[in-house]
Amino acid sequence: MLAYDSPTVSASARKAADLFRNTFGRAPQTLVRVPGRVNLIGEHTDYNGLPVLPFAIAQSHCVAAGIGRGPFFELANAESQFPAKTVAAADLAAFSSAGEWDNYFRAAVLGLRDVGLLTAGHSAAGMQIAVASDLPSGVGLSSSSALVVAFALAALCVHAVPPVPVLHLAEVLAEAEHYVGTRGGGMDQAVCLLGKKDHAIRINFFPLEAEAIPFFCAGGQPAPRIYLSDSGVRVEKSGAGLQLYNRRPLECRLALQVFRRRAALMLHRLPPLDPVRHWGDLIKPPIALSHEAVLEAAATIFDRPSYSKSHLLGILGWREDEWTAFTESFPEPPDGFKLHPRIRHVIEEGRRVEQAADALRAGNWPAAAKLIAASHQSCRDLYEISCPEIERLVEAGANAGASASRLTGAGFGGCVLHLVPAAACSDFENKMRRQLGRGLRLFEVNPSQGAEIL
Ligand code: NG1
Repeated sequence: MLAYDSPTVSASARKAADLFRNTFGRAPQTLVRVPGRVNLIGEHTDYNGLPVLPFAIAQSHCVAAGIGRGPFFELANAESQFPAKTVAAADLAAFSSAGEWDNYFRAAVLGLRDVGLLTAGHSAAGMQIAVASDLPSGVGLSSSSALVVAFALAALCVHAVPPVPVLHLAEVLAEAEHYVGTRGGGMDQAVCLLGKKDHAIRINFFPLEAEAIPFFCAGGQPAPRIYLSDSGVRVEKSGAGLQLYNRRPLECRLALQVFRRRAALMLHRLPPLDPVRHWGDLIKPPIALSHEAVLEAAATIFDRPSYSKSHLLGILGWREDEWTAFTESFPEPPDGFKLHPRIRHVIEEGRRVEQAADALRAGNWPAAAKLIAASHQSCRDLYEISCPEIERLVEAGANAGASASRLTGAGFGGCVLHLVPAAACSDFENKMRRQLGRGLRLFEVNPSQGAEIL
């Protein structure tokens, strides 16, 4: 069944330790394992300050590490597609071209240095590092964030930095990943640190909070199983996919500016919005509007689905340089900035996550399935992050007996999650293969333990 032929976690750990010994001629000082994740529901809500409901999976990166031989970092990887790298401590901020794997190491160390958890003194000692992994990259399982987290944990252990509160570390590393160029949120770093066997993790942001919710089914029935099918479409978020991804957070931030500006004219209906930094702040105390109230106000405020740059400059009263600073020179999309559809997705998805968390707490999987299916439609139609290959898998999942199927992760390719009732599992794989052929990559994932220092 395992198309990736996933070895056991201990096999990856052993591989990382062996690679370290063979490359550097001594035993590693520390060995860490950091898993990928699957997001059950809550897509592109994290950077908007609205909740997500992911879980950590068994597939992981293992990093073996030891103190270095001077002010440089020697990186080895068991996968031949990731060639060995040496990074000089003085050049940490001189990032390699987009998509190169040493960038994740640079981001981790720079992020820890920004908040004083590591110092220039630590970097002067250098590090030796070996990576082995059974977590595929570019398929929406958050392999890049897991790598940043694994490098960071390895560095903290090697330098014997006293334990850091895990929520703080997750926030620091979410910020650190911005060094790689994506303007993502904090879901991935949080869940790969906080994952718990047989639990989904409901995470909220600004401030970061996490709650583990057990997978169980009411009435003593077995819980459904979760399969992933791989669309084969790879969009490297730190490379070619960067603009596709970053356009969405920018549209959300622009939409919030327009909303705040125009909401001021609706003061009789909305409270003052001074403390609002993210869309989620409208829902949380002290503002505490209902999702419906925000959606209703947005429907009035956004008078068209898409806005040109010049129209936005007019609404916001910004000069060209203010626009450039805010957008970080992001090019104007030919179809304009789609503010209202994006925001409808974000607010409705935030509400769906709350409802799905309630359904999981009650063991009500049929209710969760409806929300998961609705999430996919919204990702496809309002956030526009699906593609024909993903749609084909979603349709095949429905024909094969899944109670819901949806893209998981950033989108534009990667994997589809299928929620399959226990009774339909025995036939599911055959029914999928009958539709999609033998080349289909289909595998089961289970909610697993988060990062571990082995
Ligand atoms: P993946 O699927 O790992 O590319 C990205 C972001 C998340 C979140 C999701 C969409 C990064 C590191 N990760 O995840 O924060 O926004 O997209 O829900 O940018």
